[in-house]
Amino acid sequence: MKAKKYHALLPVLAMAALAVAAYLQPAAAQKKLQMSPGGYHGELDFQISWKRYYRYEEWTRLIHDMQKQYSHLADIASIGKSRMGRDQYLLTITAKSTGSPESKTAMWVDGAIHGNEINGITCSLYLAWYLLTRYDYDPYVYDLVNTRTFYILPGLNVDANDSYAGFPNNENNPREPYRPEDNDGDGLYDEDQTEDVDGDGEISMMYIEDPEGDMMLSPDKRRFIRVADGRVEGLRFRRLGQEGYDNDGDGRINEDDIGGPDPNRNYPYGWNLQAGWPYPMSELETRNVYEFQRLHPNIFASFHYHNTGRLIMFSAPPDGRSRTLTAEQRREQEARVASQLEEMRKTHKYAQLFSRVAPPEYQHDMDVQVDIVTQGARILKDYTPTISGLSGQAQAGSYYMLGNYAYLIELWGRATSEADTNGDGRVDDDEYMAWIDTELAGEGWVTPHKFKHPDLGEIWIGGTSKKHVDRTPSARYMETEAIRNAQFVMYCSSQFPKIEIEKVQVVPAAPDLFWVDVIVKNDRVYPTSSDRSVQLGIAAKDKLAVSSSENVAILELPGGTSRIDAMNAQKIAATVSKAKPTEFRLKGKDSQRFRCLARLSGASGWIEFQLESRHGGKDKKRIELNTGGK
Ligand SMILES: [Ca+2]
Ligand SMILES: [Ca+2]
Ligand SMILES: [Ca+2]
Ligand SMILES: [Ca+2]
Ligand SMILES: [Zn+2]
Repeated sequence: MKAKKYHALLPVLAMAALAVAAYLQPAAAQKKLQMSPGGYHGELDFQISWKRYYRYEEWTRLIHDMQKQYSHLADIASIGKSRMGRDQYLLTITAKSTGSPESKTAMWVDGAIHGNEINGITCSLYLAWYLLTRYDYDPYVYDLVNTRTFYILPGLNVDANDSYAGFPNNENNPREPYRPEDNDGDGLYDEDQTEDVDGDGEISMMYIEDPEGDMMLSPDKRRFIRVADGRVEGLRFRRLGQEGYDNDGDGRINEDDIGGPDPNRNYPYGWNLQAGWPYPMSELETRNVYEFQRLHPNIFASFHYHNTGRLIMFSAPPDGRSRTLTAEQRREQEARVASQLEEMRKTHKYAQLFSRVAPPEYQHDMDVQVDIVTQGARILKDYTPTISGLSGQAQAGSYYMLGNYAYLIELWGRATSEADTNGDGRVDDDEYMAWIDTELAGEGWVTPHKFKHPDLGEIWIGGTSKKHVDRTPSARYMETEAIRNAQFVMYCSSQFPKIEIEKVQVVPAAPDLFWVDVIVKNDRVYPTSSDRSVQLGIAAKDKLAVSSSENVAILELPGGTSRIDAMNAQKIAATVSKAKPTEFRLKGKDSQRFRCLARLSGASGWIEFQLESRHGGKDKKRIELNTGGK
């Protein structure tokens, strides 16, 4: 399939595309509704094995085949090319029968900005597959795909991703985009990279026997450990480093590997030269993403997948007390929060509380994020929510520059709860080895063995875990990780704002005069715009307009408010007038009351209220007015 390229649209065009969400009815009712959690949900309608990792050629073919099969729900476009010329393919998922992608509030998901963290590709692909295959079967998915847009970029750092998936690498490499860098300053670029010396498909560690060496084999001969007691007899080793050769003959091994700046320090917010060089958005891979996001203001929240550590890192408002609290007061505050949290956890295992004090204008964002990550901890089970950093990261840019709620998920991680057999809260080397043996039946470890190195002679290689054990999960754990993460993304999108006219109340004030109250609400966790987007001046106001039959006049009320409780001067409602829509902002789990005074001539007439919100959708309600009462 030919890829469509997004050109840099003029901002004015992007604004024009930002039609207010108004959902059409889907073309067809749900065809194969499955009511039993034990029943078939379309898993075999498009088969993918979730028990392995995919090369770039493979997963891009999968998404193109999936798009063909579900063309009524999905499109694919390249948002640009990587340094090595690979397309960065973006899946756009939404039911076309209910409106265009730009007309719906959207979730952005990207995977594997760090080249080695390709579990993010799995989790992004899984989300796409789950939404598409279950659309006809699952009412929850059906509603989400009808009313929201999902922009899913499975692989962000496609060049490094493909190397990690397809070639021997250690678990930390390659991490960055392929900008050439002369690490050793010899005028040559990337001239001495790691190699799989013994050809076992893994990059492990090299050691050489040396009577003066400070390393020895562990009693089980599976690890190299530091010599603690010089009296213990046995072989001594010196560590040489990762597997490789001295490719340029300068006497050093692996001194100039591939990879430029950290891509997740390359975004504009909080950028610094040292980590994000040479300048913000210098890398094609990050720039293409940010440009797309900037030109799609229908994006409301974003997920960025990383490995590893089982963390939900969320974008939080700035710390409002940093200038007012002393270090001592800060410690006291943190201790207070810790004990309060301990108390909360007695009744709610997943309760979350953070010591950050948001400035008042950001308090709602803080509350919303705590709500969201509390549910996230529950969905993801053994993940820890934590406030994300600000130094040039994608999630910092998403929140601070675009006003979107943003989450960095550190997928997977050592299963402390499983491996910590003595219950001291950490996993020591013996526990870790026992975990590998039990879970992976010996598959996860490179046992130390002798090998004849062409330059160094007889050396030893091994004593490390294999690539897909710690950083990225072994195949057998991939689907559990993916389904929980898909559920968290879906939960967040289910909590995108949804505004409704809850009710309209009419109170006769005189034979031909009526007080008409409108109560509007948003019953979801997220507000119709974030505090941050309000501060940035880019939030769109929610609007309530009124129209009426010719014989109903909406009277102008002075002051823009009206008392709604004769006994309480504090209880007032904003008024609605025909002159222009009343503007306001609905927060999460919020409702507001508006009022107008209507005069009816004749026996009956009508009033209609129209509610609209950029991210919260549309609603309208019409009521009849009759003389002599209702
Ligand atoms: Ca060099
Ligand atoms: Ca280099
Ligand atoms: Ca090897
Ligand atoms: Ca060298
Ligand atoms: Zn990462």
